[in-house]
Amino acid sequence: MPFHFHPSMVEKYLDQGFLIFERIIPPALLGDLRREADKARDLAHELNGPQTQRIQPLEKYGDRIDLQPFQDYAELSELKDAVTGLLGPGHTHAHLDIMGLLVEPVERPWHCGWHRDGVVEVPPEARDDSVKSFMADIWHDLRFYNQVNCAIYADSCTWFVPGSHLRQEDLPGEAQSTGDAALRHPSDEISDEETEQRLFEHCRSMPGAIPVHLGPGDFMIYRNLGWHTGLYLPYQPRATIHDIVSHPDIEGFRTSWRDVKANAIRSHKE
Ligand SMILES: O=C(O)CCC(=O)C(=O)O
Ligand SMILES: [Fe+2]
Repeated sequence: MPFHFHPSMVEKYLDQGFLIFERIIPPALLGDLRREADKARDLAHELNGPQTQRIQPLEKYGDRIDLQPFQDYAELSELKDAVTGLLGPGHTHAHLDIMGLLVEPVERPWHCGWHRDGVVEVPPEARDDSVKSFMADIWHDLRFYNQVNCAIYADSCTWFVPGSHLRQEDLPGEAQSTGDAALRHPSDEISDEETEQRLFEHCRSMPGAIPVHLGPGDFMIYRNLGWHTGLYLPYQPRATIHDIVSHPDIEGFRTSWRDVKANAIRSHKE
């Protein structure tokens, strides 16, 4: 059955930190999206090299890909209604100036490392009280930090720790690994097979982590303050729309947050 929003989904989202609107993209639009996404995947590698795993924002590449299907996706009433049902009026699920595509690297497996977005740019040792209290003020405000992965092809790259979005404090075993070079730049001396097994092990080593499986045309929304990561394999084609659900009221936030982050990083270096 095509997607149908149910009010019980609100509680599920709040509780788990992620939710999937299954089959919300109609087949005809999915076909149109695939046609342009295939071009965008090739373009990503042509412009940024074989290990690139994203192309963003799509708007920048309007001379090479037809953006119409992505505009149709932005206008899709089923999606607008579902996001409004989930989070209330005013929320927007698609922004061509932000939207990218997550794509598979073509040579080696790639793991982006465990992280909580939002605080990810501030190294854990530099997160002072100003960072923590700034984040505490907005942590549970649902206008912030909703990320979207919408699968144009079936996608099992994302791992998530359900419930971890509910607490700002980390539990034992919850450690940011985005700085681990072995994940993003696997050594040429280690085979693809062994690298893949190690990367899967790293996913599984996070307490409570589960892989998220998206079918074609499934829309995943997640609190990206929760622990999550992505493991990308060259033999599994990926073209997943990556965007945020935003709200016009929070426009000024980015500037003040940028200042708090910059101050914390500066003080840590002094
Ligand atoms: O690849 C994914 O699904 C996760 C991407 C991600 O965590 C990020 O871009 O911050
Ligand atoms: Fe992330």
